[in-house]
Amino acid sequence: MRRTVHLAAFAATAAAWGGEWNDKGGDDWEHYSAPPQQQQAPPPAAYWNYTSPSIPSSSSTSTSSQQYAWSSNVTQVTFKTTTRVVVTETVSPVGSESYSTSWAESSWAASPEVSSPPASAPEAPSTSTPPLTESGSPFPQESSPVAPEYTPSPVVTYIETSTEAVYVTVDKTVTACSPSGTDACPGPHPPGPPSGSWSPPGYGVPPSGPSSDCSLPTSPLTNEEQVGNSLWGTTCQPTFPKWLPDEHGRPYEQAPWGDRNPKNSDPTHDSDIPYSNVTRYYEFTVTRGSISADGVVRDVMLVNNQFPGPAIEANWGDMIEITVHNNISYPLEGTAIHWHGFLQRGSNWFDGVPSVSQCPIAPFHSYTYRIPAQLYGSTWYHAHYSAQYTAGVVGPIIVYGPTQQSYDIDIGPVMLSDWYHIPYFSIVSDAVGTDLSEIPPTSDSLLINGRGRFDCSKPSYGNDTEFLASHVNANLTWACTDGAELSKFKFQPGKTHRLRLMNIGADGIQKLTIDGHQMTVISYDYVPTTPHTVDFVTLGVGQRADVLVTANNYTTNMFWMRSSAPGGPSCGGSNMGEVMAAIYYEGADTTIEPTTLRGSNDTLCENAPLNTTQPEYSITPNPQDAYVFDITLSLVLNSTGNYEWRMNNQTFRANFNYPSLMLAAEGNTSFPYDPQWQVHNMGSNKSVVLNVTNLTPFAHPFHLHGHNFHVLNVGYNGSVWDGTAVNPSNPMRRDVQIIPMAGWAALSFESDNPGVWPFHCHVAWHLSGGLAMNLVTHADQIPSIPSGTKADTCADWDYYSNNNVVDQIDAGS
Ligand SMILES: [Cu+2]
Repeated sequence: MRRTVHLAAFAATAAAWGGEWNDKGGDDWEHYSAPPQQQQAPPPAAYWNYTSPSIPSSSSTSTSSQQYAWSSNVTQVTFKTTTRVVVTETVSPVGSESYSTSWAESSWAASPEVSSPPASAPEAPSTSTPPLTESGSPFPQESSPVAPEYTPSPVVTYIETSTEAVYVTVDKTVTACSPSGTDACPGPHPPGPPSGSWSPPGYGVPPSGPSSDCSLPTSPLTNEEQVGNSLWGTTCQPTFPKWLPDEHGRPYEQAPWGDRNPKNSDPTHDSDIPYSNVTRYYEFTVTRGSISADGVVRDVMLVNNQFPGPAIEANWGDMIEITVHNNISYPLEGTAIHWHGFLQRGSNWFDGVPSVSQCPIAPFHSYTYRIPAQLYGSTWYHAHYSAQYTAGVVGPIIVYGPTQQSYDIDIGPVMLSDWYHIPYFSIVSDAVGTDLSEIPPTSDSLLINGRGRFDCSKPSYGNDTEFLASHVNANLTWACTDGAELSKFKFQPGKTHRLRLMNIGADGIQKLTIDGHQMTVISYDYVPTTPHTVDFVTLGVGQRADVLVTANNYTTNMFWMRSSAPGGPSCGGSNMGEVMAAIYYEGADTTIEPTTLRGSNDTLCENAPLNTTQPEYSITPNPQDAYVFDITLSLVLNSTGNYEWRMNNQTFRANFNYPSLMLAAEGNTSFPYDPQWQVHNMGSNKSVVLNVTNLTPFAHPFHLHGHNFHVLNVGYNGSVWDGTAVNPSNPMRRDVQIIPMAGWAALSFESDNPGVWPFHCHVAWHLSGGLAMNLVTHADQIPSIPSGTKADTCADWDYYSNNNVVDQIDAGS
């Protein structure tokens, strides 16, 4: 029998045991890929009987997960032999009809929170008794203390056997942390909310109360088939408050930020922030999954089994703590989550960018982010590892704060995205490929709050098409359901509603309109702006707009909201003309669809003119005293025949094992031998102008981490910046700006946040192609990184990447 061990964990086991292993695997994904799909009967029911009730009954019947071979003697697994152990079950093949399991009893005994190994597990023949260490347990005794928060139930999703090997996918194992040691549990302190503290609503559960007309889609797709456990875009999507209660759930009688308002306070200054000492706790588990957001079955990655992911809510000045569990399997991938637009002043290491602010979170490891809500408004979170977020690792963030114009009802996030039917890894391989016509790949579809409707009569790929890239092994049999449910929103007649628009897509510049209604924009990105009324809102990837809409059109009681991504390849235009969502006035029949007609039909591939609005809080930049950093954007065919995106003639490529912030914080601000790390020192200048000239025929929504920038001016048609600004006494500020194709933008920022800050195009495919750089500011003042935050991700990632080939086919972050 060929003994093959193909998971990182098992390679680690082999090393830890010093056993005899032929072909330690883990380093030959390419060679191995997956065993042939075998049409075998599912495991006998008796097998499943032993498992805990948390194992879904459907597990034995369907999964799209990839399978891997275990040798017959593989038993326990250790990622970290000293402090963190991963316990998985033992499966021994003893013929095609026998199954056996056994558990590491000493480990189970050490974690009483986990149910004991089932007595009803089928007995294994003695020949398949798993090898144990000399002490009889593969687990060092010192790892016995187990943090209760870190003992999720084991979930086995699929098992089948042949006579020679066992093919198993184990989706969830048990991770235990020792509270002591050099590589202790993730985060700066034991994660999780103290008992009795405020906690977010039960996401995935319809709100309680007399909302009799709240219903989830049941046909043609169930809600779960379409978007997992997400409620976004259903009549069960809750409305949102003006602010959250305190840390114990007691309501604040008045706004917790006092008399601060958008005109009298500058949230980029610490002294103006109502720091609260309240922490809001969240726990995210990232997994692979399969959904049909627009009717087409697609492999995705989900946060807490929801697409889009759950909301993060906080009041201005609160702390937000999110523990992220990387349960992406299989194939395994690292992950890291970025909290878009957060200043991270004093917490740069929680910015969530692999290779810059942290190492990726290794498979089956966790990391706890702790970020202060220094700005307020609407934003989103997304994975910043490769183009992983386009697979579904996204969700909204609301930070409640003051407003300059009153409204009645907060409808909450209205998330716009383009959507692709093939896995992101395959798209990336095209986006960094050799065929210009594939750059960028064109999206198949569009979604609002995760829901769209694809025309199944026009398949976006054929069953014979080979989309597989690298080690991705996705099920790409065309499967499409017509008439998928669109998103729905409810308006109260006569009332004014706040909609938090955000472009959480990969590429397309979205144009949002509402038939029969105008919108009043009150903020762009995280910056309150002088209210102005529009017929449409343009959002590049990463951009947000908070708009107020008054329900005062009584010609009918239901209207279409529409979003489109026009403009063709230069704008990330979609193959789908538009996606709609229904707005129902109270009392309307939500089972029928509106018939209203489109109003505005703007297709310009650019943000609103800079002279149409300005920030409520006035700040006058002084470009005369600023350091002007000239940047050119180009698309170049490199020596290997692949296209790559460049900034100042250099493409970015992440080094996951050496985050530039870690080095900068230790005084290393020069990377002469690593030009691909794209680290640029902005010195101690108080103010920096990024003078970006775009030599490419594509628009690029550029995002700067850790700051709002002033948009001094933008230009078109091959011109260059002439040093002027629009509204020079108070130019537009935001954190993403569309740089026109073959045009330019002059962006300035106050360099008041020492750290290493990515400045990159937010088109996922352009970022994958390297359109990014990292700006070091005030290197000598970068705070030292708390122990634990650094060691956690990098020690785990080093260990993982030393035992596996990390398949980095793109820039990486
Ligand atoms: Cu771009």
